[in-house]
Amino acid sequence: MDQLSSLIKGKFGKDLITLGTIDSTNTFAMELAEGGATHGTVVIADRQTSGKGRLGRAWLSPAGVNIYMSLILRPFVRPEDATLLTVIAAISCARALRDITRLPISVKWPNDLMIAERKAGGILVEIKSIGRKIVFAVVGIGINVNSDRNDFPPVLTGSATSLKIETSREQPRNLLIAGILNEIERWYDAFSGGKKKLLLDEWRNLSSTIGKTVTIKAGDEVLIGTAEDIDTSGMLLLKLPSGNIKTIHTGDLTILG
Ligand code: BT5
Repeated sequence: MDQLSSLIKGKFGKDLITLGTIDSTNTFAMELAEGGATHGTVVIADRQTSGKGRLGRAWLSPAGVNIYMSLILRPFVRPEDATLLTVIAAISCARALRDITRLPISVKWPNDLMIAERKAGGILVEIKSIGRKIVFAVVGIGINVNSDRNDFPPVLTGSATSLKIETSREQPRNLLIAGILNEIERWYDAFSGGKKKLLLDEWRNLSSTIGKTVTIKAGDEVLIGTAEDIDTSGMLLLKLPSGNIKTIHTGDLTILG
């Protein structure tokens, strides 16, 4: 990973831990952070045996071809703004992936990186807070870089894709990792410097969600409506058929049209 270190411009990823096989880079990074690892520390693995999605779901993490990465942040973020860390990660990944692959990557609320209707990556932010203070956050990023179509199990073939599948050529994993880290640092600094509006506008530019008719599944509740916007905390504003606006904190979103 020497080459990777030389591609990283800023502080994020200067402390870089690269692993072969691990259960989950997020779990590992949470433990490292508990032990005092510094802001900007990055953990990267070649393969995960228990890669995590949200709500206890699994993230398919075959060896050698993709990105499984977790970034430790010691953010000055109010708990109610924690969702903005997902927004920061999503726009940073989309920008870096667009720059390097030229693919039309979009972000689907709340945490998906999409190429048209298929998922090429996902983000899982985990937080340790004490009272009203976030002590640290771990931003987990999984991206299907060089997976082939037959690497996906049948249950994912209709919904998942990779950068290689979409461009018909191998994509440079280290360049992508460095590009993502450099972008996250840029956007995190903008956010810390009070430029929240810039962040939200960038999300709107990259979003495949805004203006669409969507369903949202959150627990047992299924809502249908129009995705109007995100608010200043990164929550989705859903316009219900009644005309009322409902603020959605989390859920699984499907775009109907
Ligand atoms: C996510 O969850 O999309 C968050 C994924 C975060 C993974 C990274 S890898 C590095 C770090 N360490 C971890 O342990 N996790 C993070 P969610 O929105 O809940 O989506 C999960 C769903 O996506 C699954 O239930 C599957 O349907 C689908 N899925 C699983 N693996 C996939 C893959 N490789 N590509 C596309 N879709 C996948």
